[in-house]
Amino acid sequence: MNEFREITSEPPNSEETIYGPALPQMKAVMDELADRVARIGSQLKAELGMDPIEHCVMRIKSDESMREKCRRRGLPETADSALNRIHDAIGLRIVAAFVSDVYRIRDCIAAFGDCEVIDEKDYIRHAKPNGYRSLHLILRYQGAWYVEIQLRTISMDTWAALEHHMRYKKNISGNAQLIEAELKRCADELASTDLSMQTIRDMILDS
Ligand code: 0O2
Repeated sequence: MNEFREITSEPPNSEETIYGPALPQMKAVMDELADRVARIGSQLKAELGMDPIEHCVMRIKSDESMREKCRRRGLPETADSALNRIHDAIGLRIVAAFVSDVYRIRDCIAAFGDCEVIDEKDYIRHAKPNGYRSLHLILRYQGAWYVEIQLRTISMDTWAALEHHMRYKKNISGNAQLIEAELKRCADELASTDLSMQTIRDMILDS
């Protein structure tokens, strides 16, 4: 059984949050999309013999983080900014076993009749300079909601978690450069391992 988990630690309260009365609908959209993702997993399982979705986590961006992003972008801290000018208030992260599955799942999402992919950043084919890899989609769902979907492999997810941890850890200034270089090296090694694992999986599927 694959895991679908909400990761918002403290769900914003609708009376105080920047999202205002839209918050319950945002949560409903997040749940609807999580159900769709689970169905994609079952559909692909019939094709591949295994559910390629290892797990999926989802969150409504925290109030503090959304307000900080509004300030950074020079936007007023309003529901309109949070829902219409910034596009990652609702986010799902889908973690797949293999790189080819990432793109298969992407194609299934893009085929939903009520989802338009309005932006796509492929940090798998074009990794960030620090080594970060993921495929990011911005969806326009039902013509009303923006949703960010991040798709990545298990290795990419493990790396991103460690890198995120390092970024927010205080007092590492002495070793920062060395740690960054080591993280980049690990990201590249993991990418190479992902490719080898993909090749082995393809050989198994073809045999
Ligand atoms: P959270 O907790 O996911 O909300 P932005 O940085 O959002 O202002 P942009 O161009 O919209 O600018 O975003 P980008 O870089 O395409 O993707 C942003 C999200 O991707 C981040 O969200 C992270 O979840 C993830 N991400 C991007 N780059 C890195 C990276 O180098 N390391 C890690 N660990 N994650 C990354 P938030 O807003 O940071 O956080």
